[in-house]
Amino acid sequence: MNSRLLAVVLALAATLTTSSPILAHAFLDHSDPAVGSTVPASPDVMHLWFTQQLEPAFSWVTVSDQSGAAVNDGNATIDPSDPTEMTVNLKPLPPGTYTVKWHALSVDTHTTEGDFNFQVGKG
Ligand SMILES: [Cu+2]
Repeated sequence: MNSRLLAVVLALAATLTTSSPILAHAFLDHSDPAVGSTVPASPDVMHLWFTQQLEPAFSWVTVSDQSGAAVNDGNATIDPSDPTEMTVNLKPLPPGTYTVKWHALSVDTHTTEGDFNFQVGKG
C-alpha cells in the first residue's frame, strides 16, 4: 500500500470511529424534576431517563446545593425492569438552585456525563 492510499484509509477510519458510535451512547433523555425547571416544593426523588440501557455498577448521579454539598440521600439505583431509568433519593431541599451531575456507562461500554440545574421555589 503506498503512503497516499494509507493516509486516505487512516482518515476514513478516523471519521468512522469518531462519528458512527455517537447515536449508541447513553445520553440524558429527560428528567423529573426537568432540566432547568423550577419545582414548587422539595422533590423526594430525582428520576433520570437515558437514551440507552445503563450498567448499574458504573453509572451514578449526584445532586448538590450551591455550596457544593451533596443533597442526594444514598446512591443512585437503576430500575432492573427498565435499565434506562436512574433514580436517587433526595434530602429535604430548601428553596434554591441545585446541580445534578450524572455519569453513565451504557451497555455498549461507552461512558457519557453531563450536568444540569433545577430550582426549588419558595412554594
Ligand atoms: Cu456508545
